[in-house]
Amino acid sequence: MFALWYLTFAVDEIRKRLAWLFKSNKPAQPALDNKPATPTASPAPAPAKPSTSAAPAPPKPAPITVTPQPAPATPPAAAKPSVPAPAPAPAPAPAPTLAPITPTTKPAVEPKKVADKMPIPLPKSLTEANTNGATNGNENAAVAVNDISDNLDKKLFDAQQPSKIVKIDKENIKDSSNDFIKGEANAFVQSIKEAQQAGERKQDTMVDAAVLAKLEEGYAKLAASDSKSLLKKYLTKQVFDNLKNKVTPTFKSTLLDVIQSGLENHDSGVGIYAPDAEAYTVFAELFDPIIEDYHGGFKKTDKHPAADFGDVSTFGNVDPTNEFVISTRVRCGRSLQGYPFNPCLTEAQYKEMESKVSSTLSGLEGELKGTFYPLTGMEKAVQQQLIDDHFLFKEGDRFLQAANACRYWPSGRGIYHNDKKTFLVWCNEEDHLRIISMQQGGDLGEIYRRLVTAVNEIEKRVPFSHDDRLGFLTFCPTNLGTTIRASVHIKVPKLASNKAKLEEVAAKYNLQVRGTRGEHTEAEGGVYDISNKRRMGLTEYQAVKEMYDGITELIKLEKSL
Ligand code: ADP
Ligand code: DAR
Repeated sequence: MFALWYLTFAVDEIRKRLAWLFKSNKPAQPALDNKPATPTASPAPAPAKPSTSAAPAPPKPAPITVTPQPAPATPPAAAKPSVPAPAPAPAPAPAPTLAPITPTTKPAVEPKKVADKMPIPLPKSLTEANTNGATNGNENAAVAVNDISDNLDKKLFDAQQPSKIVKIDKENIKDSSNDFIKGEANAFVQSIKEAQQAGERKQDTMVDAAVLAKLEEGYAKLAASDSKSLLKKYLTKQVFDNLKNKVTPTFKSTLLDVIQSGLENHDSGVGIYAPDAEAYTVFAELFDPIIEDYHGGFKKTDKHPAADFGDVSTFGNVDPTNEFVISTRVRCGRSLQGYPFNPCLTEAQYKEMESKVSSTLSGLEGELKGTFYPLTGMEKAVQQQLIDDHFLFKEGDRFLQAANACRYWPSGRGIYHNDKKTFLVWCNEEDHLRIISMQQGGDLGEIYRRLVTAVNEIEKRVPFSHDDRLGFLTFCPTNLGTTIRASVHIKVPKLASNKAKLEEVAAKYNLQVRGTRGEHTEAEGGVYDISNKRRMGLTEYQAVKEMYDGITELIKLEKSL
């Protein structure tokens, strides 16, 4: 709407100027700003810079400078843009009739206020034609201006000097003006559209100075560090500069919200999290290469497959003689539709989600039947025992703390489990939900079947956040897609005597070796947490199968040593 109004106004302005050239040289009104105008064009406000990928910016308009002197006549000062009903098109070339515009909403970005000058890009043809301001009131002044520089302002200014004699070639101007109106009208609309788009982009780039300062400082420290994180590897200066002014449209999350954990913890393996689902799109220039690297080649053009748990009866026991595997666990993460991730959640939302999860799970039957235990009010001894037994999440994870994932702790956090503690659900630790099936020994088949039953039962009651390309959405990009981690707590003392060798063999089967308590922990008593590393670009069934096959091979190797 604004574009059309602007077009009408601009065309009207042109007409006035050109009409003035046709008629006589009445003394112009003194410029509204009454400031001595310089004879050369003052730079018009450049339209907001289009992004590099945008169409080339429209040619910078050569504004008409209005001079305030009383004697020489100058074109009427461009009135401040107001919201006039569009002027009727002039006779010679009826301009497209435009519906009156009454803007209902402010344009995306207020057009820059310019004092009494309407920057009107004039085609080269016009600025070179015999056109010019008239001079000292001579009705039939002729305009013959030689060596006209290609800037109409200078021509107008020069031509106002008494010494210049000029001749107006009316016919030529009429044709030129019609060409201009016809040809340039589209350019106007296009340039307004681009200005609006730039304005919209501008709306998406409202990052305050304090955030920018923290980003610059953190980036410089990370760049100077010996960090091995994927954040360091892929946050190049170019990517940093491209993203540092961006915010997500709904929650206004910034690049700092995405990378602050990795900026504060140079020993991160990955170093980034998504503060809300839109971050995966707005900051894709950083997320996509990290996702591709972590998930073994899931490119930004790849699409995660539809959920497929496969035939749950195909997995047996990875260690039927119970020589190596202490316990087996399969978990998946789920985000509740309609809620952002940790850094954007309010305390009220945490509590609301806890209440929803608790009431949803209270409807589960059979082996899934259990009780929800809020962390708020939980006896410390009970909490510590659950952590020690690997049922409950740890507290004080510095990576999650730095990612702003522990605000209002322990509000809204809790654990649901059945009596045997073989089925558990974590609420609002790293993800909204971690749905977990686990038990002593290596019977992956029974554990996987229980998990699939639970996920299907819960999904009947709670809609999960799912992206067509990324699969199930999670706070950390390492958990996207299937979100499945199938792990064993295992002792392989011969293989583990050489940790590097263990990791090399594990990597061959796309397995991840971690300490007993997961990420960034050490093995306790030689017990390692070994699990599938990939979660994207394959189905749930395939992810669990990678773990099943890999662990089977590791045990064979351990036996052979
Ligand atoms: P994340 O993937 O977010 O690091 P996990 O889903 O791996 O978190 O959960 C880590 C927790 O689960 C740790 O407390 C760890 O002790 C426990 N855990 C993981 N695998 C097993 C297993 N096979 N047996 C018992 N506990 C396990
Ligand atoms: N501390 C983060 C964790 C990465 C993956 N583990 C998760 N999401 N639990 C890191 O970058 O090391």
